[in-house]
Amino acid sequence: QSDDFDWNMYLKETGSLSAPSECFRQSKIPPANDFEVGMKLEAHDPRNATSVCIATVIGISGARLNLRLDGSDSSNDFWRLVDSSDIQPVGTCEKQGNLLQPPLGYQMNVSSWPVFLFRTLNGSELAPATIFKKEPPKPPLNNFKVGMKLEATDRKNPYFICPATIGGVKGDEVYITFDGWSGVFDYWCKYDSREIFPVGWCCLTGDVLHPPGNKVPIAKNTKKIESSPFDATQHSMQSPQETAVILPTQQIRKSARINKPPGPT
Ligand code: MLZ
Repeated sequence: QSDDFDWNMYLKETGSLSAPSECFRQSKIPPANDFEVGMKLEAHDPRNATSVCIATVIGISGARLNLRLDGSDSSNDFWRLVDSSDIQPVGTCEKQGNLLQPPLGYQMNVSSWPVFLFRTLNGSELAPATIFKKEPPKPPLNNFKVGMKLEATDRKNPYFICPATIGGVKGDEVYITFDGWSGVFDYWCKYDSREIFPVGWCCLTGDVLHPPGNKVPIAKNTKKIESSPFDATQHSMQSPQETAVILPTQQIRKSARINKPPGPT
């Protein structure tokens, strides 16, 4: 957890509300992460959803696992929650009568795959079935409203989970805007995306919350949050009439104690 960023103070200073936890497809009590680096599991290939591959845990952060597909290089590493339906214990695929597939971009000749698979699994540490957690159910409706605050994965730097604001709502999708950044990181996703979390998630899981940027000023709400139509051409979270004060990011960072010198690691 980043102790340099204080959500309570930030919400107060920006006059904003956090999205209720019921909006998210995340468990109210975050799942324990009992995985260890080096453990192997089965994972759906992110670049080829129908194929199930062998993956190795190469990193752990909060309730998430950094995974590398065996036989692939480091350029396609990805993160999954421990309660993601994209991961399962080794043996699941076979039990279901399916074959483990080489990852997209398998570096060797495909004919070497069976031997590679055997050598990969032989003597390796398999993640025990008990540490996989069931994926929480999808909330029945998209209840996000423009202006609500949340924590969201930066897709360009997926190690980072950052303070964000709902910038738009359209059907079953929401527009995720990153506080203090220019907009290049913003994206649309489904309301039940596993990449978005309620305020306080990182603090509960021990994941690192990457503080807001200082590229653009952070808007301060003066109006109560309500659902308002979103103009996709204008990515600011509030129309000018609703934004009375623009807080200089420096001021927020200071009062949110973001500028604290780094402590011992
Ligand atoms: N190193 C990058 C991190 C940006 C993270 C933004 N997250 C929304 C930069 O400073 O540009």
